[in-house]
Amino acid sequence: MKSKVGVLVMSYGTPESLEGIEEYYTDIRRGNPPTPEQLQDLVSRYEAIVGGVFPLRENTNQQVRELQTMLNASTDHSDVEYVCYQGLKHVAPFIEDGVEEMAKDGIKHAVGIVLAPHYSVMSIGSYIKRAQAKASDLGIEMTFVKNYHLHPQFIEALSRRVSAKLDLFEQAGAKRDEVRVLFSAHSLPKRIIEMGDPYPEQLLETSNAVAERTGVKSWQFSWQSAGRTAEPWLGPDILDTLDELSKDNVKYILVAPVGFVSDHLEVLYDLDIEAQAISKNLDIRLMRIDSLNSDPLYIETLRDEVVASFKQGK
Ligand code: FEC
Repeated sequence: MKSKVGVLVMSYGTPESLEGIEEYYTDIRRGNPPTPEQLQDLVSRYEAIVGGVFPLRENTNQQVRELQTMLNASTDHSDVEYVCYQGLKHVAPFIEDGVEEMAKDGIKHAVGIVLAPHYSVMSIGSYIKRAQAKASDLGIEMTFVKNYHLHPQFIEALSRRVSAKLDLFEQAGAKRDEVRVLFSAHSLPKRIIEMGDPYPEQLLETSNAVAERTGVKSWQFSWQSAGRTAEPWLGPDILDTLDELSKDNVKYILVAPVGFVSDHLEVLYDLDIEAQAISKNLDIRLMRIDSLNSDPLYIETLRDEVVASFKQGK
């Protein structure tokens, strides 16, 4: 009989409906409810992207379904059946709910992985801490994937997307080397630097690897979607970078948000609506690479990392 191994697939989470935004935002703000103005601002951003539908939820569901299928399709570990559980950071099913489900199903060994490729103590680190605490309470032995920002299939999937959009620029009359590629990721408070956090370096490593693989020479890195708090966040912000580049007479920009793996608010609003509008004003032609979503190369990346983590922990 096959032994069951749990896979806790963790992700940021999104509300299920417009009515759920307040509770979600309160959770992101560590229990502090937003002011009516802050809430309205966020509601308007969700309304602007999809008219009340939350794409991250279905994207995550599909990534998890496909990961489970791919994990069990492989023949080299046929004594094991992998069972995936979701654990979300800011909405149900919360990370702790996912671990509890595993315990109810009698799971004794599990692997945790986050649908975000780069390690920061404030992102992946906090997912792992919560999962580990609950797993210890419930007697489940867990190992964790901490990052996978240089996995060859991950780099390949991103590189194909960069090349595809550079082709489109060429078809639209631009020369390939006239296009500035702008790699981006979610900003974090600047204090992570003093903490020796590997997040900025891992993001540059991914950007470098994709630039090398695609032969892109003209590229730089910018941060996006910084929180609206008083403390300083990592910069430069992508919106300021657009301004700077327009002063340098750059006319074509391809944004590659390598820190994200799905279509969601930070991509569909912050880049496709906000950055796009600013670019138009600056007379810049801006395109964005497609999100990975359920690209089999991305799912293979997750599969390889889960299997390796399980084997290491055995
Ligand atoms: O589509 C959706 O519904 C969810 C989109 C979404 C993703 C996402 C990913 C990350 N975040 C990270 C860090 C922070 C920090 C704060 C923060 C705030 C927000 C707010 C919204 C939001 N985030 Fe997010 N994030 C997404 C959505 N995030 C909405 C609140 C309003 C706003 O500021 O826009 C600041 C918290 C605070 O106030 O102290 C910090 C990081 C990631 C990427 C890694 C991951 O996915 O976990 C890091 C997707």
